[in-house]
Amino acid sequence: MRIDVVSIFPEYLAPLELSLIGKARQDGLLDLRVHDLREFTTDRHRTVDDTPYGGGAGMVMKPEPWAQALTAVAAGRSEDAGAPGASGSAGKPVLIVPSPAGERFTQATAHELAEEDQLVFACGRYEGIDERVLEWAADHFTVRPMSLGDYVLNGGEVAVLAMVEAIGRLLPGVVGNPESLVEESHSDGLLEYPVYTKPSSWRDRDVPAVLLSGNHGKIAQWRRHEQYRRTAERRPDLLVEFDAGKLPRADGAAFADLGYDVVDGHLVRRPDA
Ligand code: J9T
Repeated sequence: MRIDVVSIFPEYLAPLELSLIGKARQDGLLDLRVHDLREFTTDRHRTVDDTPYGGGAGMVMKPEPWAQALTAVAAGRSEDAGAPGASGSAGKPVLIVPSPAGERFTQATAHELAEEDQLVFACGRYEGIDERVLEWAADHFTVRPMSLGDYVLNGGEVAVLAMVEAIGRLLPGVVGNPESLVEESHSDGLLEYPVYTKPSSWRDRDVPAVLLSGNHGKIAQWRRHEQYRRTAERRPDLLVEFDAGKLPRADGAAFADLGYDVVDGHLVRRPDA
């Protein structure tokens, strides 16, 4: 996969040289290039922003440097890109614009984007990028404004670090043991169960006995129930979407204890619970 990141703070992306993603780049599994937006300006002051039409606080990123930068990175597609149409976006690179006003980036989005040949991340700063850049870019890219969640950052760079890590670790060969990708939080719509390691007793706290029992059926059941309990407590919003139709029959009782009934394959919170 080829990833291009355009930013006025290329140094912000330095952590992508470390750990699993850094190794994937060294191993040639990921061709990731960071570009300085100011390299695509033509004036003496390397200006990237200006005041907003219509007034208001802050500055808006000017369209010209963005068009130059995006044209350059779109033209520099990796030679080994798949045949046009092989990727999910019919051969066009995907332009991801981190923004609190974007669609929500989820594990499902990460899986979808991991199938693409080329991703381009456009890091906005200030009040954002002139909207016409996104309209123009739609001729050359599949444009996807993306939000990590309902909060505001100072710029797109930190969001790009998160998205590149979430996507990069799904690429073939990046995570040494692909088994570890299977049983993760969110992959089945539930939060992950709690984990423990040695010592079995620490500061008067014991590891749950079932985990030392060697009874793999019981352990699997305990872990599922912990996932239900945790999700109900911390992220009840996920249970609305959860496909209860595929629950082991006996697990309906675990949800009943948590205050949920299974109705037509969906979990419904009991009004009295
Ligand atoms: C400037 O970008 C942001 O503030 C941002 C990007 C992605 N997700 C967010 N929640 C915020």
